This record gives sequence, C-alpha cells and structure tokens, in this order.
Amino acid sequence: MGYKVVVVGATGNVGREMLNILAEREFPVDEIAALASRRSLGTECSFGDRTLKCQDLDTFDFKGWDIALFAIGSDATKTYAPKAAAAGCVVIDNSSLYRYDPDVPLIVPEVNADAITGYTKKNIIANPNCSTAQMVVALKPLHDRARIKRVVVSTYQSVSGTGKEAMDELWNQTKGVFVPGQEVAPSVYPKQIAFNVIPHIDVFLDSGDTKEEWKMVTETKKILDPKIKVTATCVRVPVFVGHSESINIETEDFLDWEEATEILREAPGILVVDKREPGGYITPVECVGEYATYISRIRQDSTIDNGLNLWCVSDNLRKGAALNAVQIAEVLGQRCLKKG
Ligand code: 2RA
Repeated sequence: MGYKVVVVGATGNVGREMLNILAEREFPVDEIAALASRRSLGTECSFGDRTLKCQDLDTFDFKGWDIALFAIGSDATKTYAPKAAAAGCVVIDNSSLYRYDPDVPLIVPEVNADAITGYTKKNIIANPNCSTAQMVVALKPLHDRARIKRVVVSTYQSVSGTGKEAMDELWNQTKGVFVPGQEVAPSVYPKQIAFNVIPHIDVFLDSGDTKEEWKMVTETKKILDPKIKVTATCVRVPVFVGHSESINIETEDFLDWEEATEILREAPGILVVDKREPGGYITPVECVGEYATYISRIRQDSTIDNGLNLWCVSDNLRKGAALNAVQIAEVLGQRCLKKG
C-alpha cells in the first residue's frame, strides 16, 4: 500500500522534476494528482510512462490525500498550503514562505532528518533554498569531524533557478548576440545574462546583502548549527542548469585536506571528483539530471590555521529542489506516516 500524492505547480521547472523523481525512485504512490493554476488546466505532464492532465489547484479538495509537494511561489503557497495542511495532507513546500517559521522543520535528509518529527505542529515541512541545500550536504560531515566556525561562500547560480522565462531569456539573448537586429533586451534580469554574470539574486536588503545571500546564512544555521557564521555572495551566471559554489571553511580543529577528502567520499549524497589535473573536477553541465552533490578542488587554505577550500556543484532543480522534496517525503513515509 502506498500514498496519495499531489504535486502542486506541476507544469513548472521544479514540479516537473518532482514528478520525474517520484517515478524514478519508485516512491510508493497509490494515486497521483498534478495541480496547476487555472491557465494550465488540462496541460499534460509525464509521470513515468503515464501522462497526467493538470487539475485546477483552486478547486482541488486535499481531503484524503497524504502528501502534497508544493512548487509554486510564496504568495500562492500562502493561500493553498494551509488549506492542504488543514485537510490532513502533509505539505512539503519548496517556497521560502515557511522556511524560517520555528514551528516548521527545514529539512535536508542527509543533514537533519531527525528534525522531521516537528512537522506535526503545522502539518508542513519546508524545503531549503537550492544554494543552501547542496552546501549543507557538503558541510555536514566536515562539521561533525572538525566543528565549522565560519564559511565564506560565493555562488555561480544557473538561470533555471529563476524559472522557465529566464532560461528563454538566456537562450534568446545568446542567439541575439550573433544575429543583427535580433538582440534581446534584459527583461527577467536587470542586466544582460548572456555572456555576462550578475552579482544579484533576489531582492536587496538594508544590509546591502541580497535575500539569496541572507537565505544561505539563515538556513544553514537552522539546518546545521546556529553557531556557524556564514557570509555569502550570490551570482547568476549564464548556465541553464546546475549551481556551483566556491566554499571556504574555517574549522575549530585542524582538518587535513586528505582526511577531508576521505570524509566527503564516505558521506551520503556526495560524490568526490578531485583529480588535481585538467578536467579532473566537475562542472555544472556534468551534474544535470544527477542526484549527487559533487565536490572537487579540495585543498588547504594556508592563510588561516584551520582552513579548507572546495568546489561544490549540484543540479539545482534536483538536490536543490525536487529531489530534496522527494527525499523528505521518503523520510516522512518511513518514519512518520502509517501506510506505505
Ligand atoms: C535561484 N535560489 O537560483 C533560487 C531558486 N530557488 O534563484
């Protein structure tokens, strides 16, 4: 016996991946519903070898459904997630709406699966921001061994993190650069993204940080350890899928890079590819469609006593969103829900 599962926002980048990953991982599904806004009504989505027709989120009755994976914006989530939760359906939400709510667990299964039991307060579990998810997977085993004090991270985030329109903007702008008269002005982003990089993701805060940078700080504390200091610079790059991060770590205890490599090789969710030769590292195009968080370029930071540098790459639509949500559903099924 399995679960009755709903995917909300099934036509978006993340919703489609949720359906793919539920099918790929053979999540025990008895019944599945794909929901979207009214304008996508009837749109077809793939679920394994089945085709689902999108139903209307606005009129859907969540009563009797077990798990709802939400992949819609915060505003719409605010309307529909409480409805689903009140109907007895556990919400796993990919928006930022509930991530900082003390009554909602924020879960990356490789890091803090035990915290999932807190979901009963609101019947909601939050999925972290993509750039945080892959980073905490990498930090967790190093923190367990040497206690991380401070992290300095710079991200190189793909346009799929913004959505389908942004992917179209990169594609069309790239073509337009070579075709006179077909230049495409920035619309989704404030500046040209083709052949460029933009040091700005999400809104600016009074501190001068962007909200994306603030999320990396705040979510790392909630998921891994409130004592860890994080400073982030988040940058959009002309890559379709796959977020990359340059991570500098300062630990309390000394950790040799060779031991760090061994620890990361053994850690769940991580694949180390680090040959210290041309091409002996992972780039975003190689991580597309994969589950792993890839770690390369592991080395000592000799400017401080206990410092390490590493390069971390993952599919932002998968570990950064849909895969993590499905992994949460798996933990929920194994530990908390009665069926399955
Ligand atoms: C981005 N963090 O890449 C967002 C997606 N959740 O813009």
